[in-house]
Amino acid sequence: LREDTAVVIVGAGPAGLLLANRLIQEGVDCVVLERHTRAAVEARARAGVLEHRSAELLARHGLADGMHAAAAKHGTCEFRRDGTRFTVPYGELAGGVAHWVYPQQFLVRDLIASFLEAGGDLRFAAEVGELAEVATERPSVTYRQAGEDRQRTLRARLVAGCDGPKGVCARQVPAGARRVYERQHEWGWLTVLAAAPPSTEHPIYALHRRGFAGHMLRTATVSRYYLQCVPGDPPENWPAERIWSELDARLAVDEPWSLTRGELLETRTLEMRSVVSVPMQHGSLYLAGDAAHVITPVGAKGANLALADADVLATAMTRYLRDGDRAALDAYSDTRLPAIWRAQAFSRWLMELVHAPADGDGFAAQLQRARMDELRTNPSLAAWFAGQYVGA
Ligand code: FAS
Repeated sequence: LREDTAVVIVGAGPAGLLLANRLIQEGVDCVVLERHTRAAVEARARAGVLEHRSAELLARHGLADGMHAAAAKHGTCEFRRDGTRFTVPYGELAGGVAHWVYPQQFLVRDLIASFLEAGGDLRFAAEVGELAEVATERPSVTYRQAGEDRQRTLRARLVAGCDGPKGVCARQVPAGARRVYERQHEWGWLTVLAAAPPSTEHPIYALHRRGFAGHMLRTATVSRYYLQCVPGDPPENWPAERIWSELDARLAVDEPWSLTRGELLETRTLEMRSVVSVPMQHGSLYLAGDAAHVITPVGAKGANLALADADVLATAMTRYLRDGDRAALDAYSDTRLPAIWRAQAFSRWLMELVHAPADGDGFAAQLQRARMDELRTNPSLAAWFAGQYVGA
């Protein structure tokens, strides 16, 4: 196995894999280290929709064949409250674009295949332990290959930390060299994946006095649902019957409509927290995706931000390593942070719109109703929402 490369990429999620594909297309040498097996990584269900700009980015680099072949396009979402409902044709309002409903694990599968077909060096079951000399031009990454006792070390010019929200790379940045902005939102979420065909043609955001309920789309036979719960409420408190009866109650409308049930495939409670690490770089180490920032699933931004980070970083690394021009690399954080903060702001706005006030505050509940009426009746607010939501 080679022990020297231009770029070591830690993590084979959307960020690491897009970066790897972009670099190999540009002729820049890189090695990807992923702690899990290929099967595990390709089975991990997470995000479900790609924004318009993510779909364009993948198509621009010849990485969208799987998505074009299998993804459904969606441009309408529905809001429900007190038995009433209204839809927002966000795709049309944003200029005729759409979300692509394409589960993240399908995208990861495609990106792995294209990188390997291009001759890429992707080492699975290779867990990175530590990074060294990231403040120099010759950082090194130490990792353990499953089944081996000894550690291996890879030397590089640059290191990309694409290792997700709990990875090792961000921790290599000295405390004094970065500021971590964090917000623990006041709501909890139970996220449910079920073998149930969708009971709607478009995503539903339901505001209910007992809490938010969401019906998201994944495939023709699997759907994802969300239920607002008390932060830290364990999944054990949510047996199947309680999940389905709460979804029935919170999604109910005053007209013929019913929710199709199915076998529960996964239930987990999600921490609703946001994190942004500033800057997203230190010396020769560059953080991308959830390694640099975490956003709640409200608004479906996480995987899309990861792809956008990787695209900007790929261009900057190529310009430096191939053309000797550091400007874009030095400006990486400044380039990405405005869009990351706008996504955080939009996700918080949508959370406040659809979640029942955690403290039962009646005044806040009235403000929420007013905001939802404004979205229903004010075309310029609907147009703003559309652009933010679809990522036009
Ligand atoms: P990822 O976490 O995807 O990938 C990081 C990779 O690094 C992993 O494969 C990991 O194994 C590897 N790694 C970590 N430490 C390592 C080490 N020491 N050595 C080697 N490899 C290491 N986003 C949305 O947009 N919409 C959603 O609906 C949505 N739902 C979600 C549901 C759940 C349950 C979770 C957990 C997340 C959800 N997200 C959603 C967010 C999610 O999609 C992330 O934004 C996305 O995976 C970020 O991609 P990456 O930054 O590549 O990180």
